[in-house]
Amino acid sequence: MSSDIRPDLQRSPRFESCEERLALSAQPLADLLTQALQTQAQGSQFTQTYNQQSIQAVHANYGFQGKGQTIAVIDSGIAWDHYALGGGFGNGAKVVGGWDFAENDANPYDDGGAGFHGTHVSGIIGSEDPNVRGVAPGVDLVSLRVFNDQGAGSMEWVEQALQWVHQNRNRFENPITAVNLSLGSAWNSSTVPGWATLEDEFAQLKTDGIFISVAAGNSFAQYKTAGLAYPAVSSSVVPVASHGASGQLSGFSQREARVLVAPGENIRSTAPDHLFTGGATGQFLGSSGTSMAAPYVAGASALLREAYEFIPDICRLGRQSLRRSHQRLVQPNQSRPGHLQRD
Ligand SMILES: [Ca+2]
Ligand SMILES: [Ca+2]
Ligand SMILES: [Ca+2]
Repeated sequence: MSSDIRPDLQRSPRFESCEERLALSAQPLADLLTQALQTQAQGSQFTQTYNQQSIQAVHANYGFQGKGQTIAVIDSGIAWDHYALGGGFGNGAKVVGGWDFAENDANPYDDGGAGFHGTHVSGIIGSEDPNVRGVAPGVDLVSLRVFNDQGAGSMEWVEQALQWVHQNRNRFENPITAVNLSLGSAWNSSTVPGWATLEDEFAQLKTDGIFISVAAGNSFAQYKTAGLAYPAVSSSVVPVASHGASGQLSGFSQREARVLVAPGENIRSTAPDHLFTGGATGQFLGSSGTSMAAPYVAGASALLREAYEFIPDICRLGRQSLRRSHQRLVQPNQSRPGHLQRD
């Protein structure tokens, strides 16, 4: 299976202008797309291989896949027709719903010339492909689109999207338990900027019990000192920095003492069809950034929540196991039941 990235996307000026524009509003898309192409050119998939081994080991050893939960991806939309993201939209699909705040319509598809980022993030959370598997392939997804076809975003749309999550958190078959924000505005501090507008929405979602994972920001090389972008710096969210294949912090990654650190270099994940020539569908691309690290943590939060919900079952199984042990003392030939174990 071969596929080529559209030639017009391979010209770097497109991404440079994208980066400048985003620095004024929300910074996420630029470096990621640029590095996606670099990764494609270099063919480096070392981090990806390492990640896949870890992810598949967790799924195989513990059986948790994030089932019963929905994660809201506030981003550039989701190309929900990708087979690894369920291939559909709405009730019964993997991408169960959402809203497009940029176009004010009910189809938050990751389209336009700039579409890519939200689809890639979503695959890191929940891709169902057996070889390029997301952290929580059992989760449902909600797509809340806050970047337009040109890749320009707005904090006002993000604010509306967070309010939407609160209002719709119990509307779907599985409740929204986490939000991923792989975006941010230029800022590097340990305190929230005076122009912050999302703090009341974050506080509400925290009260709702919803986990919020936010990319730490990609501008460490610019600031050269500890600090986080906004909204990563908010005390109501979990900021996520990026590391590379050997575990070192990525050179681009903003950081602070309280960050979680997740893989964020050369991460291979789902890509929209429009990026490819020749009618290629269901493709994957590598990309780098704290935007790739945050969804690892969002997905992991779904696995943890599933594990916590499993604890009552563990206690119950524990009691059964004790009873069985006692029975074995009485009936030494009784075989040990194996199908209940998850360790
Ligand atoms: Ca739309
Ligand atoms: Ca559009
Ligand atoms: Ca607000």
